Amino acid sequence: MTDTRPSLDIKTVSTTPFPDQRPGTSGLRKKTRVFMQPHYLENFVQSVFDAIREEIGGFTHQTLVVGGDGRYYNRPAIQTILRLAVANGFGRVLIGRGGLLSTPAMSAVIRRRSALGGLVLSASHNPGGPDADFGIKYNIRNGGPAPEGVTERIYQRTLNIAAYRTVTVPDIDLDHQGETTISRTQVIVIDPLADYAAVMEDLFDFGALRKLFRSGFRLIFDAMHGVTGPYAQELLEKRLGAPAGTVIHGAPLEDFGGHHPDPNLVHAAELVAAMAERDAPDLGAACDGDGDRNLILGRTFFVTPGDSLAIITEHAQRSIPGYRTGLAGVARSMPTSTAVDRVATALGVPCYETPTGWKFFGNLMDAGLCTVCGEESFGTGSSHLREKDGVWAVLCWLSILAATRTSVEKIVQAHWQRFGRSYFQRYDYEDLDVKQATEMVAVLRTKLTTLVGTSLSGSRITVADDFSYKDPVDGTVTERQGLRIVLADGSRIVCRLSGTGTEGATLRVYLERYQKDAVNEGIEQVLAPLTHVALHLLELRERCGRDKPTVIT
Ligand code: VG1
Ligand code: CO
Repeated sequence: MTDTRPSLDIKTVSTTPFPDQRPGTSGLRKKTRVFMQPHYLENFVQSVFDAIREEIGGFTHQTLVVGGDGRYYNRPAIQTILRLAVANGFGRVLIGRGGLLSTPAMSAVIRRRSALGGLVLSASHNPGGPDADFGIKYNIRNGGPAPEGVTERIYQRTLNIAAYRTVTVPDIDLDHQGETTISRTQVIVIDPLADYAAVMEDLFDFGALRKLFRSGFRLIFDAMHGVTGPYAQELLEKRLGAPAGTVIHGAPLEDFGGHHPDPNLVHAAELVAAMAERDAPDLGAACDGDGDRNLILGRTFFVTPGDSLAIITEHAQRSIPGYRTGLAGVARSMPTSTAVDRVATALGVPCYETPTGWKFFGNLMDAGLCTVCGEESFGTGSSHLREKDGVWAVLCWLSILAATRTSVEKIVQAHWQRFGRSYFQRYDYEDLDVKQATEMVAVLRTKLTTLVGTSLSGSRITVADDFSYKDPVDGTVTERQGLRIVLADGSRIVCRLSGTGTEGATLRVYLERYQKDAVNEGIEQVLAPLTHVALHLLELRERCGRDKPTVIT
């Protein structure tokens, strides 16, 4: 690709606002057909540009990165965004080859190439296709998701937009690396793997991991037909010498093979079955559609995300060169289990508790206050980037296994022996009536104040509130981030409505009970009293007509 196209006519297209473009927990997510309506994507992208232009003036010397998880509508959306970026005068646009960039790779590219920001096209772990889901998220200069102040400004713009700017130009070739100039914009199709792989080589001891695989260690990595297939093949099979076939479902597909690319015990059923065999591999792992979530399995053994976060924190300094000098601190979202808190105390570092969503970790990491962070929703990451990072988590576990030469289960058991165990589960009730669900949460909110001091399943309630967070770096206050009931024995019930759904409302109920010594009991049994109380307090059946959760994770 060497052609230099002449300067083009930029046109201004009149449009009217869509009232529903407020970004949620992680960008704007809608049904694909909503995004395919005329002007819908254009309005949102122009609003992003207008909102950030306010801050920096023009885009002439700025770089924008664009890429997605390969789902249906990824490619046409990239062509549309490119036209808008050209018309809005960006100096440079970087696009992942094939239109692909995992969410963590987007973060790596923005940071390493000093870009102004990036647009990630993904609805993460939600299914893809014309009748499924699509999404778009703006990441800022630090490589992380735009904070609430920025997304709110974007939303305000979407409510007032009257026109967007675009150019008429044929589609560019996304499948070959190379460079072209459109009008005054340099457009470069980049290798989507290079920056990310370089970050991983910096952090991990690839020699030690190669040795692990040479010793006969077996891994099965399920890319779930999402974006991580090519990343895992490059890193695990090519650079680390894992046998061919280690990566399964490695080809990114527009419909993820008809499945939910959601790495949990329900949707990664094939991997779970493989890990239950008598001669199962040593480690099983899976990532979601856009590569920021991870599932970790030992032989017939599931590592909860909260335990995984705590164990990575516990072993990082000893097992991973990138953390040799120790951790500055750790952070977890409020509903995430408190397992990591106990490790932080043992390490003598602070532990921050944030609202749900990766955007809240950005300031902490930029200020050097925390190194490792995570969420109960299968997300773990560190300050190497500003996104949660699925393949990184797998490399962390490989490093811990290489250093300890023991099994996944023994590592978790040793952790429980030392720190005790946080029994943790999340119940999701999907597709509830929005009005009923909102009212149900509102009613529980009003009951909270009367609960403090009363007793519940054998313990006393010490805190009952709607979580509110004051960012320790910039002082921003974020309210109404989830109802929580905390008991004197450390147990917790947390309820909140999802901010990523595309249909109806989803209620999430998070249950946690800590036991110092009894660490090998049945989880359902340990949590049953809390589950019972949670559903009773919510009046779930009475208000929403629901008894059974859609998924338990
Ligand atoms: C969910 C998870 C949250 C995660 C978010 C984005 O949000 O609970 O922890 O950060 O998804 O993850 P919500 O509002 O639906 O509970 V991803 O992998 O979808 O970018
Ligand atoms: Co994701």
